[in-house]
Amino acid sequence: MRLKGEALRKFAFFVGFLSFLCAAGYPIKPVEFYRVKFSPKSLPGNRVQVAIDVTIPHNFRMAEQTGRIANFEKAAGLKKGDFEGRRYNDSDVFKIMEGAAYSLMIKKDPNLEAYMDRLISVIAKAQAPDGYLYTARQVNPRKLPPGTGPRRWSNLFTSHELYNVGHMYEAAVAYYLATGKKNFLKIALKNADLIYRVFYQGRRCAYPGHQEVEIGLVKLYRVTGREKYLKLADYFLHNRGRCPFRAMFARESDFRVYNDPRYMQAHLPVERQREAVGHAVRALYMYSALLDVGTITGYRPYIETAFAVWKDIVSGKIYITGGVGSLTEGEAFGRPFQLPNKEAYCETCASIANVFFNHRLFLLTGHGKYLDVLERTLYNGLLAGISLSGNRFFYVNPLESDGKLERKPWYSCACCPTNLSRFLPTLGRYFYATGKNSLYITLYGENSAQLEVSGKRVRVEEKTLYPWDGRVEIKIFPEKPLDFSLYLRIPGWASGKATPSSLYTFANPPQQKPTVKLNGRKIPLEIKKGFLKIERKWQAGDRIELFLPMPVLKVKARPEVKDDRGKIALQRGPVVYCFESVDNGPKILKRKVPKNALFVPKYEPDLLEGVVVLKGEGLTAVPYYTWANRGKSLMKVWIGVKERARRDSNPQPAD
Ligand code: FUB
Ligand code: ZN
Repeated sequence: MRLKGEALRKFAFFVGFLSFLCAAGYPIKPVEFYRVKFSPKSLPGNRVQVAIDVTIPHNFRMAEQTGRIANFEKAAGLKKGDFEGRRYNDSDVFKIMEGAAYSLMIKKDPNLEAYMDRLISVIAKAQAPDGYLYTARQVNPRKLPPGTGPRRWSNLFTSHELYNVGHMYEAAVAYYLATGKKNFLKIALKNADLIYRVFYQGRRCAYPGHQEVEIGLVKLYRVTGREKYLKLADYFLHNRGRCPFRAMFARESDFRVYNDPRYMQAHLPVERQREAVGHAVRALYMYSALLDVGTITGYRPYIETAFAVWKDIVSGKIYITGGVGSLTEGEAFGRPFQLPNKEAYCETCASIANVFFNHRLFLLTGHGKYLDVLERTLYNGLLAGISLSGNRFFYVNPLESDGKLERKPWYSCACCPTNLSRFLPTLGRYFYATGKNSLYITLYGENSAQLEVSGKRVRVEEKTLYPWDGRVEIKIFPEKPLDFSLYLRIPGWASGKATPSSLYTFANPPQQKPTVKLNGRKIPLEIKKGFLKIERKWQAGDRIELFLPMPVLKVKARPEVKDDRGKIALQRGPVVYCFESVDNGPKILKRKVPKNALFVPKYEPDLLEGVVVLKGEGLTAVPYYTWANRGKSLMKVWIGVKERARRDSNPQPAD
């Protein structure tokens, strides 16, 4: 019997619900981030700490100063005045709250918890009796901010009514998991029940203009086990590209101006989409949701779409920094190879969403190529979005600058600062994962982690200076000797592959191969799907020594990338470098290097909180993510190569 269309979806749902009861979903599960304690000196450890100590309190302060919190107080009748700011400002508050909940999972903080509870009680008062929550309408329905429809959900194209609550669901689930309290979750469920009644039960042919609610609904489903939230997420995905686009607009005049369904990935039913198009954050949230719903329900067409758009992105729509969404217009993906450097948009939120997407692809497939994209995005395009101090942010992340750009403490559209404050505390989630009788070590960074493999406790101790040094020592401490497979990630860059496509290649691939020792004895390096599998009965104190040679790699782009022609970029380990005028003088944008230019790494403990810089040809390159931390500076990632090589140059050393 072959099931088609609706029947296939219904069947998939039935199986999906059964599989939920058997705790299925992604076959590989991430280890909870709070189980991974980074050394405070390590790069990930430093970023987590800064997020907790600086970014989250800073963002709450900014939300107070800009009226975002007052909007809830006004909607609750606790304060007088008009709605302030943009229609999606509620989402900023929810994202900061989500980050705060994660920070409570890492470190108890009674003051922060009390602050959260007070805020939650205001949100509860702001919520309409039927569950509706959208302060942009509730503060004064006769004075609506631009983009808001005259009636509830009447202008979904741009109202963000569903986007905002998606962020609330995520925050509420996080707070429930952090504290066991249901105060926030109750608000979220009351709202989700209303949306379910209106859209799913009401068979309203519509979907959110900005995807996000789908991810939030899946989280509500996971935490409550209530199938209706999963059904609603699936319903929204299903409607996109099927319901008339006109229904997304309250006004005919807006429809005529903005009639471009590709902007919000509504040009085709999602199952038929094969190219990454339109607004990058919307797209990547949707691809992530397709994987969530597709893996839980087993509905394969959603997963096929996710694979196809991933291939499209890595083949021609991603920067060497991992940044995506190259166009300012529409904050959107461009055509294949349309990757301008100075005009690159690369919104910080798009990098965060790209990490979400690639992480899910790894959890589904166990393939390291997704972690290669994740790692490149994390250490470059994403971390560039936040200052080393933790309270200044970039919204866009170009690969070249004429010196006018500077990180700002806040933006009127504050999606990026608030996304960072909910993302960074969870960094530990990307370092380990477990599967059936297996442990995956997915990223490296000095830490100590308490995990469970096959229901048994295992402690892992990792010593390393990664990403500055390629030596990693890992000790395994199972409570009792335990049989399992340990999958050790061998990054693509260490095997000479710049990207899992031909978009970028290394002009000088590493000469030396990675090595792995187990209890002092070298073991053969058989890499499958980006991992070395070590199967044994693990004993307390078993020691793995991984050595990933870290030569300075010269990256070339495919010739179709116009802006990178005749240029190279420098990469060492997962870190991409750039040249700033603060180190190299005001003529840096014009400088070129000989083809066989030699750059050598040098650790600078007092520069930019301790980084490896690259020196050569009278130039200094610093990690891209650290740029613009010493005032305004001209900057470029790609440097021109002089046609003729210098005659007297030395060959590049292996490391
Ligand atoms: O629209 C909400 C957020 O603001 C989007 O995710 C960002 O791209 C920015 O447009
Ligand atoms: Zn953003």
